[in-house]
Amino acid sequence: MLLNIIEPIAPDNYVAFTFFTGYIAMLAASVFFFVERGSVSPKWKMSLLVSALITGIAAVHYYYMRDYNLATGDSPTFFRYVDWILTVPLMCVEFYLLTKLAGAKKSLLWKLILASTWMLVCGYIGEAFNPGGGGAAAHSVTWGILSTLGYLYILYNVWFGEVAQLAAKSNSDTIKQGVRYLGWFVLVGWSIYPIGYMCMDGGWLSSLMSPESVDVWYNIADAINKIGFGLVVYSIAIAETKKELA
Ligand SMILES: *C/C=C(C)/C=C/C=C(C)/C=C/C1=C(C)CCCC1(C)C
Repeated sequence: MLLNIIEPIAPDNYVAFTFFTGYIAMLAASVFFFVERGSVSPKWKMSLLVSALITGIAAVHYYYMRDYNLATGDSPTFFRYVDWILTVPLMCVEFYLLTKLAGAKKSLLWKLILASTWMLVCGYIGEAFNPGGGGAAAHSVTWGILSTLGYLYILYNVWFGEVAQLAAKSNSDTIKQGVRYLGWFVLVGWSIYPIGYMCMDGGWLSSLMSPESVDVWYNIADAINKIGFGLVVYSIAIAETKKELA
């Protein structure tokens, strides 16, 4: 069940290899976050559950995407975006749960979810409906720029906007610092995705990299962002639990 032996992965097939290792890493991470709910105080159990859901949902999609890619050699664009449209809003939930302690309102959560949905819908149109040929560049660049507006909104909110201001008001240094770490993931980790996007037909990097490398970039970015994000939340939860017990 874990190893679906339909076809062996050729040693130089980096796309298939990163789908495979991505799958195992996501699965392991979700087991870890789920089990570790037992080590944190009740206040933090929801945050760890959300971390486990993010990597768990990704694991299910990676299981499928790996098979799809091995069988067809194509990019599993549709399932990639189904995965993201579920997991990126859950990352917004993490920001909300962390800043809720400093007074965040539900409206903050909805703004972040709306911006991430915009970012992903525009990205999907850019990838899935690329006309190829002479129209590829204009299509890819237009939807890429529209998508980036959603990304910039989230980035701004986390570094300077409501999330940053609420974190600054928090009376816990752990939460302040933790939100800053998550901000670095959004700034550096999330910026890997547009690199992948630009490798596609018509993209600004398409003369330097092949369209197959899109999935390698996405798979590396997902592992860093989903697992790394979860680990930051985990360490905040552990540190805060220790304080509560002290
Ligand atoms: C777990 C999945 C995550 C954190 C996915 C994040 C995806 C992005 C930040 C994608 C951003 C894009 C742009 C900013 C422009 C080009 C199109 C996208 C969708 C690749």
